[in-house]
Amino acid sequence: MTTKSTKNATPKYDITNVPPVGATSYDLVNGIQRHFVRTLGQDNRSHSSHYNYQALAFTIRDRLMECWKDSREASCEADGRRAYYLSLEFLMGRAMGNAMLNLGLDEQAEQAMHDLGIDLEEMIDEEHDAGLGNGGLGRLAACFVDSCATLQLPVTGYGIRYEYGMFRQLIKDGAQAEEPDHWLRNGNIWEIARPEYEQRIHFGGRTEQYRDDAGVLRCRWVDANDVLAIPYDTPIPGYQNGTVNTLRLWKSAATDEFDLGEFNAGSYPESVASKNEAEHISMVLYPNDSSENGKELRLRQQYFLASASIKDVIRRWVEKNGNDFSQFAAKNCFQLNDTHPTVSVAELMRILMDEYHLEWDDAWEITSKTMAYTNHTLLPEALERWPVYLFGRLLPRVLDIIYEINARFLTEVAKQWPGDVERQRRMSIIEEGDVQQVRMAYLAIAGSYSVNGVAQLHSDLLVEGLFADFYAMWPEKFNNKTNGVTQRRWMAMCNKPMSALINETIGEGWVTKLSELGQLAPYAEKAAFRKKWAACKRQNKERLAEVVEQVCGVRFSPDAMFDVQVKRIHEYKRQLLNVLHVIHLYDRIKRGDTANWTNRCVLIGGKAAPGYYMAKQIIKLVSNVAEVVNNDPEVGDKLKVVFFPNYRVSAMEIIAPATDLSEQISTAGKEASGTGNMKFMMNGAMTIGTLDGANIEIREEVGEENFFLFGLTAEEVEATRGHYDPSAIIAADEDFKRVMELLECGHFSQFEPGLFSSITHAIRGSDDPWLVAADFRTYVDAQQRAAEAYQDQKSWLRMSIFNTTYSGKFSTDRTMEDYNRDIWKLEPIKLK
Ligand code: 26W
Repeated sequence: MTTKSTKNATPKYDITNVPPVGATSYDLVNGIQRHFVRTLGQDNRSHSSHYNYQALAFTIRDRLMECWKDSREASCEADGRRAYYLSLEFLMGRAMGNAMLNLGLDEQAEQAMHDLGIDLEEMIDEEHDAGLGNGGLGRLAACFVDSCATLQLPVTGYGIRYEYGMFRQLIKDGAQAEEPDHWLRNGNIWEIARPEYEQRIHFGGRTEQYRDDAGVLRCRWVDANDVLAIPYDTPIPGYQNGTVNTLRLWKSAATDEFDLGEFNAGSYPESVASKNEAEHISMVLYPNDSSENGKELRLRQQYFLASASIKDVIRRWVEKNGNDFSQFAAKNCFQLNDTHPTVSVAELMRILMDEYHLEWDDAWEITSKTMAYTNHTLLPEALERWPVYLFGRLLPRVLDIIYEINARFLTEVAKQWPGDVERQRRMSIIEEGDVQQVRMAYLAIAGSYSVNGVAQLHSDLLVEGLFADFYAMWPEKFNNKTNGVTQRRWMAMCNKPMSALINETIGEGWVTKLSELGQLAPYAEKAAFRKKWAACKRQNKERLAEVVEQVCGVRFSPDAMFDVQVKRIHEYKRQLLNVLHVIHLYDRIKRGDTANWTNRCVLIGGKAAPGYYMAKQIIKLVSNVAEVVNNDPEVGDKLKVVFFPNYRVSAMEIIAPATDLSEQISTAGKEASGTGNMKFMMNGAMTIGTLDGANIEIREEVGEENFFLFGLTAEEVEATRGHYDPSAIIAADEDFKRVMELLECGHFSQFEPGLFSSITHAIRGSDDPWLVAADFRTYVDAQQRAAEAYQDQKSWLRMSIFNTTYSGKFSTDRTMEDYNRDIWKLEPIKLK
């Protein structure tokens, strides 16, 4: 890069005299035309709507730039404490609609596009989702940065700029196929490269001891292969407050000398190959949620993010404070989004000791008062562990430090529980066994001053189970922070009809203070308001029905109840239970048991990890059941079923506002929180759900009479293990028996008998961890209550309104205030 030093280090720009951009529709029209011609080089013969999108995006971006600069200056001037959200995933979705909303340009943009004869919706649809995440954890990070900007909290997101995001899901013959998501192919207007802030990241090599100038024995990492990290910044606008925060994503690149060395040795292909290795680091997002797979490239990604981000923070620190780190912990906080960036603990230690020559105790004091860790899962298979040999080969100096952290930590354990060797073995950061492993969650806990779960039940289960030993040692570290979602994207932006109705009823305060929705309560009793509410839902259902017809070729009638389950496909989330219910409804129709029937449209969507066989089988089963049900004339409008392909953020923006019944049916104790459940609630859907994750808190807020509860509790789930007999449950339940017969006789796999035997065996297995059969009866009964409730539209609408009314707790604004009050302790940055 030649950007580092130029002859004109400080040109005489008068940036205060750059003409203002203006916010009228007329200003926007001008901007769009200017970008169309000057930035994009187009003329009147250009017919690709892509250029129209780009011209509009540039025009909106112009309006972000000024605020972004002002925010950076204000935050620099304030020189206060800051937080950094370290996450391997940021599932941002589209930026344009959100930017228009947060800049207060919605109406002007609509007018401008109208004047230009362009359809705004179509333009918004041109943008590719930024799908840099798997599911809940990644989308949560995106909602967090939105809320931090709105609350004017000085928080920067740090992540990886994957060249390929979450794969595109195709459904071929009812089965999932994956296609690469080259989301950057048509450029990304929302990012600005900052090559002047590149960092060098070390891999490989070895550790060496040496004496420094003062004769002190020190360690250093030598013979490493360096990789460059280049930052790309995305603006994160707050809601109409002038604040624009930053999401900084790192792209990997080869260093020049790296290939030169090989080149001089006469091996040009090898030199290009090593360049490849560097560039692979930020090439692709791993599409696994919940099961770790121990791939070397993934560890490289984790260290790449951790090292680049910490070095970036330290670069700014040293610029201001020189080598004085005494106030570093008072001024900086790293929030670790699950264990994925946890190698940060050791990396900060390494930099402080090896590069700035702090002593161990001082470095540890700083590190362990700077890091905070959020856990997002209780599933043991999702707990990250890295083989020590891999760590040692890739990050030798970092492994040394982890060993030392562990040795000192175990000394503390031994002090507190003298002679309790078994406890030391249990708590060790290094797990012994055939292959030694680094337990990342334990490293995160030992190195952090705060450890939180993401819903009350989840946080309780963590300290009772998985982390009980650590809780006994450091009870003060543990806390709960119930998740949320941003109501800007998940109501104001995606549900315009309902937002308008709420605005005209109680004003717009809810957009930044969601609890104000509480004022809607009395309106639930007013027929006129309910009628308007129903009209909004109807409009949203018509919009979704159009999309479903387009992508699935199935007609959804907006009169029917829209019954929706969208989320990653996983056995613990129990899409299977949903399918069993659908088969039961089909069976009822076929046997004529349809008195007082409620018509239903069932939509199921979500991606399966490419290597997760059972999840893929479940997708195939949904597709096959849909095929049979939708083509049976006897069924007609009584029941429609689709598997919605390629579920993603922009799809949820159409699905959530149109949903009547939200399926949150995980095995109790397995879903850490869930956040889709909150999006549906906010948009006036009723939940059918178990006492799991945030469902419990949703039910507390909305009231038990407005929630369809079923299923075993987390405690009952645990108590069931060891004496679970699904076949007996099936045999004793006539409806269940018929459902299993349909499945087992091949009714949904006419041409491939036995296709679903792995599924039926799993249901019948006494070792089924997800207890599908145990909850079948109470689930079907709860579904029947929901169906009956839907027939009384007056009462249903009341319940729908109450769900929105009492969703105030589930804003990430509240979540961020909780993090800030208890963990970050940042001062908001008011702009001049
Ligand atoms: C190592 C592979 C891997 C990748 C991702 C393991 C685990 C994960 C995440 C923990 C998966 C995830 O997204 N968890 C979800 O986090 C949400 C936000 O807190 C919660 O609402 C969901 O309940 C939880 O499943």
